[in-house]
Amino acid sequence: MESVKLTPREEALKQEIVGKVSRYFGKVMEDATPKMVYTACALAARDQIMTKWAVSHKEVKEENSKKLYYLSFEFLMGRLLTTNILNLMQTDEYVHVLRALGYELNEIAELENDAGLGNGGLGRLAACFIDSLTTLDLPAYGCTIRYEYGLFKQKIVDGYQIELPDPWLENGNAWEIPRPEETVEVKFGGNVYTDWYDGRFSFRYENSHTVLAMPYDVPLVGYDSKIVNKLRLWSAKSPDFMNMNEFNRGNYVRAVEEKQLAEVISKVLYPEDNHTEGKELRLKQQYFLVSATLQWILREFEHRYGRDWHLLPEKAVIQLNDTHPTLAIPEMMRLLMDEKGLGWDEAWELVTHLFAYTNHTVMSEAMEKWPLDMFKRVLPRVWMIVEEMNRRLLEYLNCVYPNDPAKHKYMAIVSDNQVCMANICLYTCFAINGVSKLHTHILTSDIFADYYRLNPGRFHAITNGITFRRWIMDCNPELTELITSKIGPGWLKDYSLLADLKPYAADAEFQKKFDAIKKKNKVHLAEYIKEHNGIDVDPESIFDVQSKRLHEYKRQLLNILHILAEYNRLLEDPKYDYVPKTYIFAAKAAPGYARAKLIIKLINTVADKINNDSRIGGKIKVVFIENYGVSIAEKLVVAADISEQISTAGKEASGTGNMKFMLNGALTIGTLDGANVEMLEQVGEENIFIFGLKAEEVETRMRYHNQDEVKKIYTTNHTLRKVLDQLIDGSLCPENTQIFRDLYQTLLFGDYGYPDVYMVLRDFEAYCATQEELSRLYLDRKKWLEKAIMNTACAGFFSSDRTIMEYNDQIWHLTPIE
Ligand code: 26W
Repeated sequence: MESVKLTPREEALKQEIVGKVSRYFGKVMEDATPKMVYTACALAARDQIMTKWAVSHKEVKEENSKKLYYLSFEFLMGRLLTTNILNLMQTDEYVHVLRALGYELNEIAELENDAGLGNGGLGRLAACFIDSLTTLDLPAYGCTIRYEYGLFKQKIVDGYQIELPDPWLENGNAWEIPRPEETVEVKFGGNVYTDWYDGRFSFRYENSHTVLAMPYDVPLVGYDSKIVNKLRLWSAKSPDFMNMNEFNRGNYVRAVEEKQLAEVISKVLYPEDNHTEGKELRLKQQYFLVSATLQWILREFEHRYGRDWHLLPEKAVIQLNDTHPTLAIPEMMRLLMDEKGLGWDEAWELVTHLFAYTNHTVMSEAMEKWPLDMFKRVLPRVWMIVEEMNRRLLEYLNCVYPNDPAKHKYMAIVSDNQVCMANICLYTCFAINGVSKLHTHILTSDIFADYYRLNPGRFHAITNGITFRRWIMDCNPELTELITSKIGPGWLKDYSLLADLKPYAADAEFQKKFDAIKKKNKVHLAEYIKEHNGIDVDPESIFDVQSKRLHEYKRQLLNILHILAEYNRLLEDPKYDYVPKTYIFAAKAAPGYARAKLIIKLINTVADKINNDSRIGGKIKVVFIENYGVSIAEKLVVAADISEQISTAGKEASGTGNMKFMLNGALTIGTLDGANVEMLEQVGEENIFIFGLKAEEVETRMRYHNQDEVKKIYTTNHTLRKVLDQLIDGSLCPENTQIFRDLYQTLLFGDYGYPDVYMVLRDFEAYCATQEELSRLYLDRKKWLEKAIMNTACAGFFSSDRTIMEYNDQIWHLTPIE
């Protein structure tokens, strides 16, 4: 251990940590494992948060403030230690104390398991939002399921994705506090009987199954904030230790089985994003979370305001993160009517002022629809309510859109023997929002146009954002310090001040420092790649990164086909003056999405071929980093020179990875899609590299499926033709020449006769040209750095603090706690 001079506060913290190690693990520091030291640090930070919490709780209570409940099936929090101590403004203290104890904070922090309770963008957005809400002192609760297994862990074996479970709670979770006393019951299935009793209907359940919902709370601090908010995670428990009837009959396995069946509800996060299958367990998860959360909300309300139910929309607002928690709407009706004794109209009045809905995708495969028979069987009482809502909706539609059965069917809650969750939201919510300007435009002019026309005032465009605490301060402390040294610390609390950096973009001295930090981050990433992939990459080469879920619309395929084309050219043209590049991919594919998994295999196959071909002298390297998640994203965004945001225009609702790369000074190559459109507005067209078809152009091509165009491209673009042919001529995988035929086939002929649905072939030429332009630019260091710095300087708008302020002004109307 170093003998480091500590301040009295640091000395106290040190004693705190040493004390935790001794009390929790019965060890002296010399015998403690690094993991124990991690836990001790987390517990010490948690204690500080708890002390703050007690005060905050009292104040929130005294002010009787309105509260936000952010209902989401995903909260992709990542690790909490370093962001928590950063938000407590104690990073330096922890660094010093740990150093005095012989540890590095960064190394200790790496021992925490990622809380991977989400698939991608939607889940990470929820995590950024809760950070900004807290930082802005707005009282809010995040509500989700305490999945025992988060998103699967990805391994790459022989180029293929293999999924492994993610038992993230295995070694305990230092941040959560169990609240068994707040357990509630959730009922499934059985029969519902209606009785007329005491002048009104009452509902009796027979043969239903009860599952207990027990909450765990994770307290959350904001950056230099006064209040503490919390993330409430619900865990499913069986009401019985085991079924004693079965047990007494000697049926031991049956006796524990029932318990298992109840607890399976919170076992695992569904790994599909942008795709739904009517799985019964998923429906149960949905009802479980919303019913438990609403019972808690009403209990808290009643506790404070008694049975003045008309006050409810003044005291609470519930944000539905996509349609996944939509059952909250009929469930709130049920609770208000069946349990609190309100009539339909009174309950409806409240419900239509309580819920707001965010849409996160226009992909039709992602639209949630439940088979009617399953819905009725699992949720018999909720079904009665949904059926009545649908009846009233159709009555209304008959008035506003008379004689238009096709429209009625499209807008109905129940049609084709399915319950359409989006239509419940569109009918009921007082606010509906898209997540970027373009996305909202597509919602209001296309997929939700019929609802929009009826009441345009409900629709909002609120562009996504990211929390700067995690996505620059925590993951890129040196850049944070450099910026602060020039423009002062104000930007850390007021994102608009980041624009003060613009004058430094062309400053040679600043450029040099900016460049040095990027280089250092690239060296770190190169070390990580060496350790995990065994590949040597050159930090002097351009680092071009595409990290996000694997989906056809995100077009990792376009990227890899272009790489193959560059490789071909290098082999064919010895004089090709190629700027060395390292292409980095990181992506998980949904386990059931065969084509996405095949694209992963293709990337790895091309990588092997290129990385091992000595003829090109290591000028191109291709790396697939396995198990992409929040912690890997933190390493990638700081080290990228180029950020790939190349989705088919009109398909990516917003994207948020694009913002993280921009903030850390990468140049974007992208389509006019999602928030890229607004990045262009912020940074100016000379600082972003836009190519390809626009959303309307894609739309017309989708509508008319122009096969001749695809044929023509194939016959005239020889570069493209060659790479397509390589997919099936055995040059990539001689031992299995047909392995990539499916990709070849869909691009050229399509699944149902519609080729190239995602416009990979149509955008190929423009993409290649833009890549070439970027490579040339990289050689002009001054120009490149100027653009990179401008990207950082213009990223202020993408702070989730701005996003949350917009939600609050337009939708929530919460008052910050004084
Ligand atoms: C039920 C299966 C399922 C699961 C997740 C369907 C759909 C989803 C999400 C809507 C997918 C998602 O994460 N969407 C992303 O949301 C981000 C935050 O708004 C956007 O930035 C991304 O563009 C969008 O793809």
